[in-house]
Amino acid sequence: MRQLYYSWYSICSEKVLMCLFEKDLPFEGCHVDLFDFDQVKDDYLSVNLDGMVPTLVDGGRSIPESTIINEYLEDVAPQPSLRPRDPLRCAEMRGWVHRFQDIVFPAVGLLSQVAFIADELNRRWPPNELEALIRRKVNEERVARQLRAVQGALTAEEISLAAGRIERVLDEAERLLGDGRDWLVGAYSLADVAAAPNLYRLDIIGQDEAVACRPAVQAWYRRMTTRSAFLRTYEFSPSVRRV
Ligand SMILES: N[C@@H](CCC(=O)N[C@@H](CS)C(=O)NCC(=O)O)C(=O)O
Repeated sequence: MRQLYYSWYSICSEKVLMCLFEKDLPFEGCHVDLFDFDQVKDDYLSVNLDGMVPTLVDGGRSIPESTIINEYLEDVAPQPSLRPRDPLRCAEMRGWVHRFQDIVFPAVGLLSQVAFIADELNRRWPPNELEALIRRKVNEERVARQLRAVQGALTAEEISLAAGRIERVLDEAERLLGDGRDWLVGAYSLADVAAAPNLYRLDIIGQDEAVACRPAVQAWYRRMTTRSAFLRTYEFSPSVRRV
């Protein structure tokens, strides 16, 4: 049985859960509580050297990185297909996965720090202990960002830059979806799977105006939320609603 190490308020984990549910693949979920810093405990670092979720373990071997995991799942379980066969469409799909993973996700992550993550960490830990735990993270940039977040030191300028990056990608999606297609690259694909958890998070943290003011993106998101894989993802992993 495959194991998925995930956290229930992690966009990247939700992306993989959605793919597993689309393909109806059985798996065992292993929860990694990021507020308790499970990700930097030795047990988990032996599964994922970077101390990040998600990680899929298949046949005893670890596969990190949500985009790589979803491509792997597509390779081992090609039906239903979430990757266009046409090479050009497939390149377009990967382009959208990249935009949502490398531009939108870090920006939504920063807005999430401001909206609830920093407050929850400060509620759970005394300042000195919290700082020591944050410093255990493997990635130095994440250490610096989270230290500033819990100290309330993220600037209005970087918050506005993050919002601008999200808007830019959503503008591009609005143009594309405005031609009447249902999904980002025509047929439903890994691009839609990569996008959806970011929009769900924007909704939860009260930034839904970015979607509401773009009718084609909003209609796409509504279609997305009626899919059984979407519903199963948030039943399995209730995201920030329980924080
Ligand atoms: N590129 C990675 C990013 C994974 C990532 O950023 N995971 C976050 C949760 S969504 C995490 O593990 N954060 C823990 C930390 O920063 O210590 C992927 O796509 O899987």
